[in-house]
Amino acid sequence: MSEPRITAPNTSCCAPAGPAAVSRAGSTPRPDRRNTRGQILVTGGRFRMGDPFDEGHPADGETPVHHVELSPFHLDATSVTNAQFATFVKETGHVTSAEDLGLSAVFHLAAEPAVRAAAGRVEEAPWWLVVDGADWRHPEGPGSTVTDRQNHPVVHVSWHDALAYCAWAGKRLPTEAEWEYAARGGLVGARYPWGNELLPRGRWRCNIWQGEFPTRNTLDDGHLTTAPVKSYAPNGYGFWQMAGNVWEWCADRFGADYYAHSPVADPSGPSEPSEGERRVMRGGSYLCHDSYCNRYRVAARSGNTADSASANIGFRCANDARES
Ligand SMILES: [Ca+2]
Repeated sequence: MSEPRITAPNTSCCAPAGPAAVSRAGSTPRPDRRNTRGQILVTGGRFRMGDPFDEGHPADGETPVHHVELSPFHLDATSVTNAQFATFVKETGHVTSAEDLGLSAVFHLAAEPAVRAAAGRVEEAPWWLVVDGADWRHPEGPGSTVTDRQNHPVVHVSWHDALAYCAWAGKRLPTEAEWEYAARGGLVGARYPWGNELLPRGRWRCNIWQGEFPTRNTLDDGHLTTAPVKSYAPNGYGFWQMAGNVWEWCADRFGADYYAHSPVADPSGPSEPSEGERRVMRGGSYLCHDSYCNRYRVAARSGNTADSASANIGFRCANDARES
């Protein structure tokens, strides 16, 4: 078995951090045109970014709430799916960070008993198994497939993998501010993409965790791990699952103090690494639960190293609105 080299992130949240991956700078196919297929135009404007409820983990830096002005942009209506990522890999031969490394992090209840028995565990977060052969094609390790999950979000993709996909697709990753503006769906100061109540009229609107984490999931929302990208209902702008399901990479470096001094117009994250090379992740995942991680709120922030991959991190793509 490979020596586990995956560690829990310092945010205590649910996506472990991985080791450095091999840089592939220069090997990524470049788009020859901008492609907005599958994307929704967001007209831009001014909004208050951050958490007005002060419910976040202090170390995440969800405050101060501050005004942001955004230029128009496009954003994918859904997370990138396994089917879309398969087309990218088929055309480019891209090898993901997890495939390079030969292992990735799998949630323990999702793994078959034999895989579970052979796997290492992340010391600080023992619900994460370090599984040899886990990658986007094999989300729970050898023997698992995505054959029946073509419309689920691709997972086990690093920030570097997301950038490579974007370059191939004629797209880019969203900034953190674009992501939050889109996630709010036109609501002002709401907690979730659909409003302030987690269960409006008693119905689940997102795929997170119910029960006792990390040992018993009552599956009230219907899913232990990923759900199809068009599950539940889209928000007011038409975006699906901006809360829960899988974390989504953003372009920005993560800076917990960034909101205190970020520019008003089109903020794009710290220009210099202040906390290693962590990149922003947004939206939370199917592992989020109030008892230890409430990062499925629309203002919630997290970050991870750019080479990290796990079974609950995916992404969606953006684009400038101007004609190229
Ligand atoms: Ca769930």
